Amino acid sequence: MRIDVVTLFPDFVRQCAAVGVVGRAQQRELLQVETWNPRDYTSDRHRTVDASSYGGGPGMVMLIEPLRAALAAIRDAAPEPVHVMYLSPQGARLTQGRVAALAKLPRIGLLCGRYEGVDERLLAREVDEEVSIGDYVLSGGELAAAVVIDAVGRLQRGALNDAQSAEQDSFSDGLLDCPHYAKPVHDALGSVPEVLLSGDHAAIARWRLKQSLGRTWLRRPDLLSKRALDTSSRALLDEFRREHAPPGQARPNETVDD
Ligand code: 6GU
Repeated sequence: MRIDVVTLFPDFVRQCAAVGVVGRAQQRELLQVETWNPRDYTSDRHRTVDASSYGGGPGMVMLIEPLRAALAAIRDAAPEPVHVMYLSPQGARLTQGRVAALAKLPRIGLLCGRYEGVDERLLAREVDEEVSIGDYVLSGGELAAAVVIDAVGRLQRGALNDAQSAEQDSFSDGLLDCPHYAKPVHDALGSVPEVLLSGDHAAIARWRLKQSLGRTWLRRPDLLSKRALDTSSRALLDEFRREHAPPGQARPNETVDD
């Protein structure tokens, strides 16, 4: 797939996209990342990209014209339609489900704002979707664009090797990941759980799912309430809860709905 980024900091975005799994995906031509600087689409001597906000107040607003011209150049650069996203704290929160859908598109465009934001008329006419990466404020959309590029880029077929396969990811099934261990088996910090050394693959899979369910219940109960648990998962979570209940509080027929 191809990702085109409109940004006043093209070097930063390119460097972010050049490392690790995503950098390798670009080398393998599974992913193409291009940057477009709105300053290159200005016509005045000062290459102006922003102006003060009508109505007053502090902060500058990014002008329509350089952004409109940069987006037009992006649309002209290849024949496939471009799904244009504006990265801002006002957007809908990005989720792994949304990332998986975006990863299937042939092209996305990422518009990075700086200053107080972008003229609303440009957003209304040229942007398909406004996305936030979390409830905090960044000083510009570039870090969020790097997040989108990484999350979407690593899902391109062939970007991950088997050991990294996306099916193993935390969130790919709506649960947090289980704990992981490597050598040594015994360490001053503790020992590796016995079951992981047993060679019993069914027992290991069961333990891992139980840990995933338990961690999600402990750390992100909001994720569990969105997800209907089947009977065996519910039994595993009950088992985890009994094992983690304070002594004397465990009850034999406890379930998630109690
Ligand atoms: Cl996408 N942009 C900015 N500037 N701040 C953010 C964000 C995006 N998501 C969370 N905070």
